[in-house]
Amino acid sequence: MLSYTKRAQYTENKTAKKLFLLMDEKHTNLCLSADVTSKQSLLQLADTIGPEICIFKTHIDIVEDFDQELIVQLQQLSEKHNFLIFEDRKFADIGNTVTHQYQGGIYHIAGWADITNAHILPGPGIIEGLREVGMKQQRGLLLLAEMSSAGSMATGAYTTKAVALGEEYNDFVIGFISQQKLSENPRMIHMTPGVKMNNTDETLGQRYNTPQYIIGEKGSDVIIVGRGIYEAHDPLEAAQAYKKAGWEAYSNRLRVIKI
Ligand code: 5BU
Repeated sequence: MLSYTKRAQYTENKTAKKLFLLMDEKHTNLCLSADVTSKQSLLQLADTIGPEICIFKTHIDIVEDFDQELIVQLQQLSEKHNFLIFEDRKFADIGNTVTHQYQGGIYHIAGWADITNAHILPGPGIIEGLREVGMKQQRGLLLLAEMSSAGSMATGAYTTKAVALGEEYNDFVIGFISQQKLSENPRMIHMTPGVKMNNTDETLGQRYNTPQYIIGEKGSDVIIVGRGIYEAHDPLEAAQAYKKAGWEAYSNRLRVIKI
């Protein structure tokens, strides 16, 4: 198995390269899913948890007092703490529409989000539309190959197709949202939501697994954790525990597979 740093050599995409390198540098494969609804709480999370994470994931359209100042400050924090920003937009429309949704509107996502993601339901045109906008700024796209929720229809042939499309557009597609490693290509990064340590209860269809299972057994690269951290009594302490668990699982896998 290759380290994140070695895998950086397999991609020309600047965002993917940066991510691989910063993960090894910061010893973290933790992505915080900051699903909070005010500017202040979003920025506070970015500043407090920033040192522990490789990626800060947003749902920018749930922030009730959104303004451009939020973006400026978020970008400053991403530089201060060295993390990437991932807007979990889950684009799902035809190519022409997604170009507008990605670069325009109120949010101008392409202007600040290093990474975003898309469903493959509409076919390759969605990737081509996003790519037209994103490649100019060296952004990266993740394809939704699988979902964590109960009854998800992204399975079987759909998942296989997502992986094939990822390969076809691998200058812009940097990996997948999935529940496991799906591609043997070292340039492809797998990120997995539905991660929680002490609680596997299902809420509104969400299904949880542990960092050890996702990284250690399923071969994913990045754990995405939301409520397990920001709803914890002490979010920083929780983030440190997730960071440690994710990193240990990765280090063990590296060691075992090298022998
Ligand atoms: P949680 O609080 O750790 O359950 O949050 C999970 C986050 O990941 C949340 O922002 C979801 O929108 C996101 N998510 C997910 O839970 N499952 C999926 O399959 C995908 C995204 Br894709």
